Amino acid sequence: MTTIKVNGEVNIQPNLAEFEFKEVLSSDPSRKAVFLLLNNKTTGKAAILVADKNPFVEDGSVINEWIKDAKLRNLAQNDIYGSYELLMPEKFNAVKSSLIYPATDKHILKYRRREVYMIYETADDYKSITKPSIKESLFNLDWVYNFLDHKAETDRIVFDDPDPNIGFMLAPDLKWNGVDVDNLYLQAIVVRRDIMSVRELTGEHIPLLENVRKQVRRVVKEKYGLNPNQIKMYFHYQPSYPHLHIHVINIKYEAPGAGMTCIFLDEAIDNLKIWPDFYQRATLPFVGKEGDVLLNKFREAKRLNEE
Ligand code: G7M
Repeated sequence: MTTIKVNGEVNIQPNLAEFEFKEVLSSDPSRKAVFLLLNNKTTGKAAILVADKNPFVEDGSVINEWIKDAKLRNLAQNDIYGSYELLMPEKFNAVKSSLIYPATDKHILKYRRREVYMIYETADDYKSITKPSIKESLFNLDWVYNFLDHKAETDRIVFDDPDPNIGFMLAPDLKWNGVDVDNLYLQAIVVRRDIMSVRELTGEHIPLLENVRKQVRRVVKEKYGLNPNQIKMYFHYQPSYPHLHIHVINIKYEAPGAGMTCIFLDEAIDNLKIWPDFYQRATLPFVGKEGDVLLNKFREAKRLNEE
């Protein structure tokens, strides 16, 4: 590992040669993504490498740039039909990736391919099963607080509204390189630290949600040229991190995790306007994975509809 300083922050720059392959946790051929479990040869600690190929950029000037240096390796030729391997110049060949190191057992479980089940969480289930086990079932919030406290990703902040009640910070999701608008993926992370998820929203939070909607639409238009009808904004339920955040993505892009239950920001605002206590009363479905702490708790409480 090399220690580097980015914007005055100390960062650890991992060197992949220090790791060895342990296991393919899962893969997604249609997304050209693979999730690998690695082992650090010195420390023996686990790491997860997510390697996820970027979609092709549709900008003609970018295409012209790679076309002039790309090479075609011939595989077969028949009449006018040629089959090739296209060797892109190195600059255009980067594979977007993230590395979680050291990875906990919970991270490893999250990326491992597993059976999935629909769970229908009533308001009572939330109080008696989900809420008491949130610390155990979800991930810690260190990265969220680092971000809100300007201790990490400071150079990636796209917008910052510090208002303690309706403020939020906007930055590229870990999965986005921050450049290719075709797969734009941002996170709006609210400043308030007392709302764990959409389940805890009430009519009191409408100004916060409306502020996020209004400012994100404006910033995304100004900075990335996308109109409000070209993006979608939603919450995951259950989220992985118990701090309210809103996914902002280009609708053209099929974001990973799309199989999860999503609640649109517009829908949440509407629901809260009609019934301020909607999310305190509604049944919220979500997808649970075999081995999840929460799924096990629902199973123990016989709330899995397994019979
Ligand atoms: O499922 P949930 O709604 O909790 O999604 C959390 C999102 O946060 C995912 O899309 C992650 O890719 C993103 N994310 C997770 N981490 C640890 C980070 C991070 O450190 N920085 C940024 N920018 N996004 C993250």
